[in-house]
Amino acid sequence: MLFAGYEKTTLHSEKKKNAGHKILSHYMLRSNVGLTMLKIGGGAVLLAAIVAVFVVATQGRDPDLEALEQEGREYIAHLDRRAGARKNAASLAEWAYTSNITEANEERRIQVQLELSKQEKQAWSETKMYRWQDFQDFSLRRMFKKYSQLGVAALPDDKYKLLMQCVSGMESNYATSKICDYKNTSKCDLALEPEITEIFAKSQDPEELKHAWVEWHRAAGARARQNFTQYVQLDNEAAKLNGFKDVADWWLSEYEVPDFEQQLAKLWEDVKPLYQQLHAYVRKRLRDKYGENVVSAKGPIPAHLLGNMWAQTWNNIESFTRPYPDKKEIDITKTMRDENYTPLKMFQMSDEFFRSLNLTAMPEKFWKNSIIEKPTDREIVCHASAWDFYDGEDFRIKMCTTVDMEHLRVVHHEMGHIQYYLQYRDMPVIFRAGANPGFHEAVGDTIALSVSSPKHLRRVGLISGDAEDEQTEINQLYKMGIDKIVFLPFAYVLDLFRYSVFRGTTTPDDYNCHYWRLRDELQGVEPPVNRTEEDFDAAAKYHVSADVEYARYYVSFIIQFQFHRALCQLAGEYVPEDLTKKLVDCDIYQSVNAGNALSNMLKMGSSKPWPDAMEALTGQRAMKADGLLEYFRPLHEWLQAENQRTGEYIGWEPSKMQYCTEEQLAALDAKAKPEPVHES
Ligand SMILES: *[C@@H]1O[C@H](CO)[C@@H](O)[C@H](O)[C@H]1NC(C)=O
Ligand SMILES: *[C@@H]1O[C@H](CO)[C@@H](O)[C@H](O)[C@H]1NC(C)=O
Ligand SMILES: *[C@@H]1O[C@H](CO)[C@@H](O)[C@H](O)[C@H]1NC(C)=O
Ligand SMILES: *[C@@H]1O[C@H](CO)[C@@H](O)[C@H](O)[C@H]1NC(C)=O
Ligand SMILES: CC(=O)N[C@H]1CO[C@H](CO)[C@@H](O)[C@@H]1O
Ligand SMILES: [Zn+2]
Repeated sequence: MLFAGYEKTTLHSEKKKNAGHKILSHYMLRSNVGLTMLKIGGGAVLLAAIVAVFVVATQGRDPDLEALEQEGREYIAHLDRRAGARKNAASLAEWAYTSNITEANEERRIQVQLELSKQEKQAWSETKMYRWQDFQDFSLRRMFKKYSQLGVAALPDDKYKLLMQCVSGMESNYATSKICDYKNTSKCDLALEPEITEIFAKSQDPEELKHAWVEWHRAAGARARQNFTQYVQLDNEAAKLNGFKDVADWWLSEYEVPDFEQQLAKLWEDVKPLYQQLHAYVRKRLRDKYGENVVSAKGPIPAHLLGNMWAQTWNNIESFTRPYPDKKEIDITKTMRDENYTPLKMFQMSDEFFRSLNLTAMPEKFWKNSIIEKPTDREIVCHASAWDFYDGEDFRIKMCTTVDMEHLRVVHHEMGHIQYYLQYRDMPVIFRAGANPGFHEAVGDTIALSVSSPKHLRRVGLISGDAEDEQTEINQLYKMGIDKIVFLPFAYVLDLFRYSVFRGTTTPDDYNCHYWRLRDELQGVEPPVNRTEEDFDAAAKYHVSADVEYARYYVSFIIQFQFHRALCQLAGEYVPEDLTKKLVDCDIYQSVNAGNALSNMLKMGSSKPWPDAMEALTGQRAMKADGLLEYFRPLHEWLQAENQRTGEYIGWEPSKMQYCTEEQLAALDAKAKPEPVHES
């Protein structure tokens, strides 16, 4: 598998810095401030004479306002440089810890964060003195707006520290959890990467899979419950201090459109019919393999049988579920191993692809500082990640790479983050971010759509033999579908769950019950054994333990098809209605045209709201599932015919596994019903 890395975030210590934009009104400059002294940096003192009467009487192009704006511009340029230095220091400390998990390094990271948060608070109290809302310059206003968000540093020091400790505790628990072997119970050093992941990729013994599933959820899930409960409380406090109702409100604000949640729901409605067909088909194949006692005809699919710990992508069961089993299996992993691929070679291939598009080559420091193989002399967070150190030259990837097709895609995913960093490195620090978090995740995946096309794999010698026919094309689309389509309900559920937790709609006594209700209802999967509130299964997923928002991946899996379609048109590789130029076999390799268009979008960073960035590349201003649906249309039609042929039930009945008690269900029903009306 190793899909874990496939969705990995940008460095998460920066993820909240530019969140939201509501806080300002309480902190507007009071117009009776006569003379303000602003301390800047290491001692430079700027005197700002702000005369109340002018500010109040401002209309049109007031020369004093222009002077104030100029002063604001100088102030923010200085602040931005200091912020860059702070982010650099924070990233270095975080890297030192996650690439070498020791108590000393954890303590040091927390100390550094604490110190930096004090400086941020100081800077923020200066920033809020400016009456930037009146400035004419859009970019300048946007910078001020972003800098008026203090983020988690708004918490008092003791609480800030506690919050960091909760997250660190969960993250190191996740990174260091080990389980025992199913057959050899005295062998208890199996780590998620690579051993447990390998079991999910290879084992077809339902009992062994169940064992690994249960033990991992016990180690990485249940043990994080206390930390998580406290983290929710503290993070919500931080959200309120930033002017948000709660963390859900905060996370959603990063997307800058008021109806974002409704948009997510609408996208799911659009994709659901396709997912249901795929789900029904896979359930049938699993039932054929494991028998009706293990996989029911009409229920959800047991989560341990899909080749992945979280059932988020199902590529590993492709070999025995693919539509045309007699068609020669294209085992790219085998070819890679036969040809002595190494992690380094995989990264070099990716770099070469980006360069072929006239995008930027990886700088020397990248090759020097990155960790691309799992070290054997220490514990590290193996979950793949891409890092910006905000000095314009230090960019790194940390990844425990294994040589297989899955990881070749992960490599492109992470390299996409680095390419984004490189493209916007000349922007002010505060704009060095994705147009929204989903954009950042989508770049590398978009490239990987070309890389994993049969046309490209043939080009680089990873496929040989006969050219594709209709049946191999369905097999190929199926392979993509059990990666891209099935991921959507998983990603959607993970943050629906957390929104409800942060809003207090779901309380700690209902965490697991609610989590599984959502997975049952939307994803159509069920736990392999009964669950209780002793368990906390959501935290067995990295992003829950590491406090990383997840809707970004959902967004990414939708918009990458919009990006792909636009780039393919620019490359002349896709022409609507032309059957010789289909989207599924587009490879944008060596298209400078496509690369320049992508670059134009990436260069913008977060300097404009994301619909502007999306329009720059695709001409569309909204997220739409149409690119994805078009890509998969032949598969959708095939699945419909096949499920009809076998008479498969489409959809699923509620699971018979128990994950909520009778009391929980009764309480939830009572909550859902209107208050009883008393007769007078
Ligand atoms: C890991 O961190 C410790 C300090 O806690 C340090 O002594 C050690 O040299 C580090 N190891 C590596 C490989 O950097
Ligand atoms: C079981 O694991 C232990 C510890 O790794 C090892 O020493 C032992 O040889 C293993 N037994 C078998 C039968 O493989
Ligand atoms: C390649 O990219 C550079 C930098 O973005 C640009 O100046 C140049 O015009 C591009 N080359 C071509 C052939 O488009
Ligand atoms: C799981 O829960 C179901 C439904 O409540 C119950 O019938 C079954 O006996 C339970 N299974 C186990 C192994 O406890
Ligand atoms: C605040 C809190 O609950 N911290 C706990 C996090 O988890 C570690 C390890 O389980 C505990 O030692 C902490 O007390
Ligand atoms: Zn990522």
